Amino acid sequence: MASAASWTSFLKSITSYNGDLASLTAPPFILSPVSLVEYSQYWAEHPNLLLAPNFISNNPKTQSDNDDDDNDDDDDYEADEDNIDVKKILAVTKWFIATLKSQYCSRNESMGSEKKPLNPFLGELFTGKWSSVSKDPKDSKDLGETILLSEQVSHHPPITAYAIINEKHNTTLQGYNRIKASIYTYTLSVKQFGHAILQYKNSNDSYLITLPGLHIEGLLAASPFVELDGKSYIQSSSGYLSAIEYSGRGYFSGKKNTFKAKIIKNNEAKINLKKKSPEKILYTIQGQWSEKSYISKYNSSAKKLFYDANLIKPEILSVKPIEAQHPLESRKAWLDVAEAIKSGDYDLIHNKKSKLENDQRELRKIEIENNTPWKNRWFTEIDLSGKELPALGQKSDPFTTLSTLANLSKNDVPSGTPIGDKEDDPNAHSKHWRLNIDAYKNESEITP
Ligand code: HCR
Repeated sequence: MASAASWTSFLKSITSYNGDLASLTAPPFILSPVSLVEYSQYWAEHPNLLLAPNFISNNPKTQSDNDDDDNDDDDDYEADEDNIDVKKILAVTKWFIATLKSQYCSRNESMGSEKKPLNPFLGELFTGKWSSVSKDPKDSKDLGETILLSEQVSHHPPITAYAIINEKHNTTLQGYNRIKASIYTYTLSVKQFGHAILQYKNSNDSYLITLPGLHIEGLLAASPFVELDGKSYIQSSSGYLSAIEYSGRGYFSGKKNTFKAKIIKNNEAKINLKKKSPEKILYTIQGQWSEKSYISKYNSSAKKLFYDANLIKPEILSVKPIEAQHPLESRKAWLDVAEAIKSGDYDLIHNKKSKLENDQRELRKIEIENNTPWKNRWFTEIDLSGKELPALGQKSDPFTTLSTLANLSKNDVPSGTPIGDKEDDPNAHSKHWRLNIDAYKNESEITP
């Protein structure tokens, strides 16, 4: 009864939503004891798929193909494909599709429904590592250690930056994320800002990954869940584009979490509003990102299994015990609040949260008084407007080239906005967050 009453008053409060998610007072049962800074880990819960393009070689039949030989039709499409760059964009698309279940369904699976995460404080950190042994029994490769660095680089607006680094295979995924939410008749609609850049430095391949829109359904029934919408893109430096379109229950197939991805060569791609000629699609992949999806080659009606999201369990990040963590590390900093949330005691949650928030306000006040602004630890903001400036430790930033190839705006507009689209605000800045390699290399205090 008490829960039903508090949900009703929560629903009433969202009708006067002011754009600040942190200001929504949700009932304890919908609060997650996990901070949003932790969500960056969802990018690499299948490290073998993230690293797979490193093992794709020019040979028509590679070792990685042979590893799968005794298997059903999973991965067979790779053996049919001679073009190494096409093989790689297919592998990156597979990794990306594999991230979606962790990113958008994992709270439903572990906590019964989508939850409101803790709103990270400025400078909050989250780090951990994935071991070198793949949980995929088919996969005997030595993956090396993959580490995660995640940092709250801004509190107003909330922005989380992250890097996932595998030194053995010279592979880095880095990105950042900010959301803008609006509410229409009990549906929370969320636009993501930011992007990720994936670099395989041994082969000099890079990929731009844009982030899909989403909305929260099930609010009236007090059982919220995420549905993805709109489009997202993966643009490779070799000139191939994976354009992914999402829909919820009903649109493509009547099934939840559906998507359709088209693999297109860039000069054939038309991500603009004035589509004049049809694109030449090399491959189409479609199905459910939380279940099975299938791939078919251009001009062929035969389809093969592309990815089965329930076949291989995600590899859970290994995080240091709380006693060994620094006070800025998320699980240590939020420990009291997380325990209060687990106890479901509203007053205790309120008291513990207020203590952390007041301490933060006090810190900001002192910084202003002493003119010593907060310094981010592992990430730096770069400005890509106008004349291109080299990013830290790099000759140029891959985002400029890759967004141009894909005809996407490089401004701070919803992720994956095409140039000239109504969302492409010409007055928006072009500042983006990047890993500060030196800060990472010189870090000795906070290690995964
Ligand atoms: C929208 C959301 C916070 C943001 C979460 C993001 C977009 C964060 C970056 C990750 O890479 C991907 C991601 C996944 C989450 O699904 C998404 C969250 C879903 C719900 C949450 C709202 C702020 C919670 C609203 C409160 C409701 C449940 C009552």
